Amino acid sequence: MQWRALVLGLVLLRLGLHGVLWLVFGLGPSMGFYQRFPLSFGFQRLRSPDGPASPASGPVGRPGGLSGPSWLQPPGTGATQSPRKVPRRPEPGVCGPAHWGYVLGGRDRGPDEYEKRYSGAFPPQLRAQMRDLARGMFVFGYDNYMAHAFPQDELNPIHCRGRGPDRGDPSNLNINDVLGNYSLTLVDALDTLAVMGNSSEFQKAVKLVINTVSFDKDSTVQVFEATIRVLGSLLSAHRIITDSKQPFGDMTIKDYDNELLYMAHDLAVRLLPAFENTKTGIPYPRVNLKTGVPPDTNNETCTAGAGSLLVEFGILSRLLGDSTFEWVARRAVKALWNLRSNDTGLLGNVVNIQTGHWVGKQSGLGAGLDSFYEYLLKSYILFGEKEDLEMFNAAYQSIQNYLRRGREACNEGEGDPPLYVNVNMFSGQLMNTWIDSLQAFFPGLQVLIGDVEDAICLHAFYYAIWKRYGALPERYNWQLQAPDVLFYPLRPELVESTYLLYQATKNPFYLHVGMDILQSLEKYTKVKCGYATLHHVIDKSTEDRMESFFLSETCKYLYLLFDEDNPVHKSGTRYMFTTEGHIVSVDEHLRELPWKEFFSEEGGQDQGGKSVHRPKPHELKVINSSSNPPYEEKGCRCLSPEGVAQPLVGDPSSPSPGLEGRGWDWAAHLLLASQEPSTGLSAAASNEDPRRHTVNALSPQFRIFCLPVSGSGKTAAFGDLHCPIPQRAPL
Ligand code: DMJ
Repeated sequence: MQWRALVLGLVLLRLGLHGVLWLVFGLGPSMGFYQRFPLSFGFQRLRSPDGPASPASGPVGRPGGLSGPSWLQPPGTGATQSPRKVPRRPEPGVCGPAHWGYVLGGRDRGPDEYEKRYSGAFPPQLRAQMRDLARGMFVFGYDNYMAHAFPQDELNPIHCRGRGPDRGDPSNLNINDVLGNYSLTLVDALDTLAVMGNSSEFQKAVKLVINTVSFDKDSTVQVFEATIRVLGSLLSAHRIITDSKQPFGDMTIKDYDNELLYMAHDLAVRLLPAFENTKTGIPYPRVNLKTGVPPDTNNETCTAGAGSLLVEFGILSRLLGDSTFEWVARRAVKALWNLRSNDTGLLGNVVNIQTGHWVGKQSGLGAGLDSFYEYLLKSYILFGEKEDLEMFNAAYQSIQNYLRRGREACNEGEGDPPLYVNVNMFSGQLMNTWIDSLQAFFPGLQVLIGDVEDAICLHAFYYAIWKRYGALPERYNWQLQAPDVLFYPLRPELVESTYLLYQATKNPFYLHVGMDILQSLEKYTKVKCGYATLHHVIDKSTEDRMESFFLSETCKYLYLLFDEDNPVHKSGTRYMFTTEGHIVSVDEHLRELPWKEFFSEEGGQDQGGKSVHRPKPHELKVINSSSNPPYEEKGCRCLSPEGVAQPLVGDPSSPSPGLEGRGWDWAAHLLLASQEPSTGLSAAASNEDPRRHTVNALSPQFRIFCLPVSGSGKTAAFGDLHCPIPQRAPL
């Protein structure tokens, strides 16, 4: 049976690729092919790149256009509108190239008509030329940033100046959410330097980051942006430096002492206040890096912002052996997940973190939700926690049921080609007729789960828009066939999907797409000192801003698309990309829970031989911003299950209060119970148990927990509160 499925898969794939080539590129096959596939996929009807954007003159839903009537109708209302079943795919856990090989197969086939036809479609010299063009693009942007902007956050590429937070206008969130006065572009670009094999510049950049970047800044930033752009990059670079195999060349740093990991920890601890005093566990969207959550802060957050922190926080937790970060990020994901609609299984795009009410009921794949879905799957790929995959699978099914419009198969059958629209999360009713450019990441995610056929189709839709404008407008109205929002800030999503589809299919079509993207970036966005945001995709006017993701993502994916032999593809290590394009090796080590021994199922025995229940990670209820080292200077507060900080009660006057008859972790509990931690520390350190001695040394072997109170005595005052304290990184 398996060979039949494989053959069927191959046939479908081949036909799909034929269709895409024909539709988008005009490279297509003969009429015979077309007759077998009566497509009404109307890309050829798009206006030329230079044509004016005017609303469609014809009635909505004329046959063959991009405004097919079926997209306006809810799924299940017509012959071709039944909700699509998610295609069968390999067993969970099979991701990466091996998976793609399974899905696509056929690489070892002899040349057939198709291969003969396109084998010369992208000669090796052209590929090398494009790779060098992509590298040159990165170098031009990076060098100019270093020359004109560093140590500021971003480069203004038109006026050759630096840009930092907009202190004059705190409400300028477009800038202030992202720019934290921490040399953002340099930090974000670190692993691209490594991927391009530039070891001298990578080493120089890492040292600069270690020596000059500080997070002790009076900057109010978005937790999400700081996490994906800064925390993620620091962790990625740390892993590159400490990788014993050094696949990218010598990226080691002399006398490196985990500085980037410590910096990541420092930043993450500064983000932790966002997770305190939230009744749902969903974090506040913004924190001030010095002072915590601003008093006048907003209680509303977008789903992606609050629910896409798990990859970075999870990596940090697992590298440090400290469950705190993963725990808070996971709690946020689950809180959001539990708020999904009972009827549709969909989530909205904006939620109130105190009430749990959906403020934005729009459910789509773009802004506000994109990386939420992405991180359900990527967390599973990295950490192997089944619940993440289960959530992803359920979400994917809801997406297919309610967001996907058009015919069931990408390349066959009647009706309009598939499209993912924005609907009301509770009713599944269409909310508007636009899609945004962020959604162009979705085909890449579909590649990861093996839904390649659908990925090909959706990618082709976005590419058709790119072909028309030489960029992707921020929003495109598929009914009017015109942009709704006209700017293009050098976003990576289309090239990210192009790259992943190329890896999956090895079809030269995607190299052509990449070349097209490269050439239009060169033509329309290159300015005196870098690459500029397109203000208007039709008149091609520019804005003086080069976002940091241009170097961390757009250039990286373009380079990797053409660099067939890159260690990312050939080193034998499997890499995953974070939502900011940072590479992380998929490593068994990250599937281990270093804190497991403290929370084993069995529990342990106390000093008197009585059994002691040790809580499991999910029983932890607390995090605390005051866990920033040195810990002894700060108290630890426990949070109630509702997230409300509780006063700690204890008796610091006793040298070893309540220790008798209890395990060492109870001592730690009492240690934290002290309102004056130094008293507690000395009390604990005075005990014979060596694990307690290590408290003062902040050793990785010792962890401090405020454990659940099930015993008697003074500790009963804690109720069921828990309080972990992050430790320093393993030395
Ligand atoms: C990047 O910061 C990330 O890719 C994020 O997930 C979405 N937005 C930008 C790029 O468009």
